[in-house]
Amino acid sequence: MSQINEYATRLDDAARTATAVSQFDSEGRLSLDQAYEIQSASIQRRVARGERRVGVKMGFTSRAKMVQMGLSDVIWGRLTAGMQIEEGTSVDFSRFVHPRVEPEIAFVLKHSLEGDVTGPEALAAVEAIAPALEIIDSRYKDFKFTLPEVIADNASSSGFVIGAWRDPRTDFGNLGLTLNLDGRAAQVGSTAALLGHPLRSLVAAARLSAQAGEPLQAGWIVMAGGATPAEWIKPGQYVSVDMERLGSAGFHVKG
Ligand code: OOG
Ligand code: MG
Repeated sequence: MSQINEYATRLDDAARTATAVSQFDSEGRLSLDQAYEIQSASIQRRVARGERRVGVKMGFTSRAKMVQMGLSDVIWGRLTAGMQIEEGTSVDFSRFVHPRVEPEIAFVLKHSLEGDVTGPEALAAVEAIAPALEIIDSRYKDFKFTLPEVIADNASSSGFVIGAWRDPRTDFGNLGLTLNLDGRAAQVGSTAALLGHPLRSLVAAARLSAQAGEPLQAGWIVMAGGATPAEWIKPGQYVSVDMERLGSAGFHVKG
């Protein structure tokens, strides 16, 4: 087995069995391209098990997240249908290693969107927007990683929850939001934290996925990135995001 496939299998097994694995690139030998190859190979294993590809997630698009994780490059990961958790339902804690949650805004596209596009071009491809939550669950011990390691691990992507879809003609450049744990605000922020405007995250998604030969498709979801630092989640909690004008989205964590 090639080294790329070996790492992809290790990370996919870790995700599947909710077991942490050791970091494997502390010396910094992996290039970013190799890291994305590992990510792609690990997602191919999910697709081979019947999971459908449904979009893209962006990472480190806010300063809050860069500071929390100590990394500063925008990264991206691949979303599959198996990662989506229906809004308002319960998710089993045992599915995760050491999950965290963060408030995001999600886009769903009505047209494909490829390469270097402008903000208005990106907006014209958006069918709807929604308040969303991402569950990140690094497969590495202690939730610690280098940039290539987190890319290889599909940018810690583990689950996502999307609230009701809204008209994208709403001005969503600076919407106040809270991340709530059992109804108490644990983080307060704004959609403006995402590269100044969440549309810039969609522009970056269009460029990066086209570069990888997998351009954004009509019907795909794009998660724009955490607007605040992530919070640990625990069994028994109800986790939600409240977003000005767009409403809320939440889920229960079953113990
Ligand atoms: C990496 C994933 C980052 C975001 O929204 O910035 C991310 C991590 O923090 O584990 O999903
Ligand atoms: Mg995220």
